[in-house]
Amino acid sequence: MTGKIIKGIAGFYYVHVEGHGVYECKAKGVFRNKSIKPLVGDNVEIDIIDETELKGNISKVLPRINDLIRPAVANVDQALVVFALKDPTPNLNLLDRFLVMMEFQNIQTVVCFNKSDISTDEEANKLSAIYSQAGYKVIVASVERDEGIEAVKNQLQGKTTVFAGPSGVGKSSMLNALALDYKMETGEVSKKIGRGKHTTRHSEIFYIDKGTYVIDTPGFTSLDVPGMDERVLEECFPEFISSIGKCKFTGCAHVSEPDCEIKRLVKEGSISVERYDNYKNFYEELKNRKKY
Ligand SMILES: Nc1nc2c(ncn2[C@@H]2O[C@H](COP(=O)(O)OP(=O)(O)O)[C@@H](O)[C@H]2O)c(=O)[nH]1
Ligand SMILES: [Mg+2]
Ligand SMILES: [Zn+2]
Repeated sequence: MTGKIIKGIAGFYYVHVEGHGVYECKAKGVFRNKSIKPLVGDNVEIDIIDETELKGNISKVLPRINDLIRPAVANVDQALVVFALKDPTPNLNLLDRFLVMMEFQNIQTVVCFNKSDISTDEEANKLSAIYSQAGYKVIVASVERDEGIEAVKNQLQGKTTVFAGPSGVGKSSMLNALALDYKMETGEVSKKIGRGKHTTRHSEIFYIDKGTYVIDTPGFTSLDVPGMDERVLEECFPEFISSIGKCKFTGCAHVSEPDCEIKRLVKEGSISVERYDNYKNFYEELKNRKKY
């Protein structure tokens, strides 16, 4: 049988098999020797040991479409990052950090701003404009008023999505609202989605609907991943990409150099000042990071 690893705890892997349930599995010694460490998100073949107790053995890890370092999960189709328009006040530096990390790992991200019921249209429009202009799909939502939830649901359908965002923005509320619309396959998984107060320390995947999984991930704000340095940062801002190479100086960092095309676009208003300021902030951070 084929399933997906939804969780790993203390040497056990929990494998969800559509139409059957979640099997508690061990990975046979074979894997340890071959240095293939099964990851959450891996599609695997399992041998059933006990059908009533739902126990099995992982016999094979199927080829991955990708594997992320942060979060450490495999086979991710996209990310959806949730921030609140208000309460808590959106920290765009944190949002841009997340987007940079996802760009660096080649994961498309959709930005969702929740709690539109308690913000003004002006605030919602301003934030949406910054991220649409940068090339991101933006969904403005309110779990409270059931706005944008259908759009989020459509976005998730049939995909494996990293669901991220700071605490208090309404992620659990949103997952619960989505879950109401789905016929959950197993009570266990369904109950887990409802577990609002649990703080996730390890990545865990929730089965939502046929072929639809959501990865609840602990917060990550560090740009410290292997291979990430200040020179690749420009490529992690999608709105910079078409201008790379158009600056006066080759290797322009777009920070203090004259005749910089990126700075010209910021002045002109086609690149947002907020995004550009975060670019400079990350650039300095990466440059000053200790390198060994
Ligand atoms: N006004 C308003 N409050 C919301 C909305 N969505 C969630 N909340 C509230 O925000 C708080 C945090 O929600 P929660 O789902 O636990 O956020 P999480 O930490 O991101 O999982 C709770 O008190 C929710 O009731 C919304 O759309 N509008
Ligand atoms: Mg939560
Ligand atoms: Zn430049």
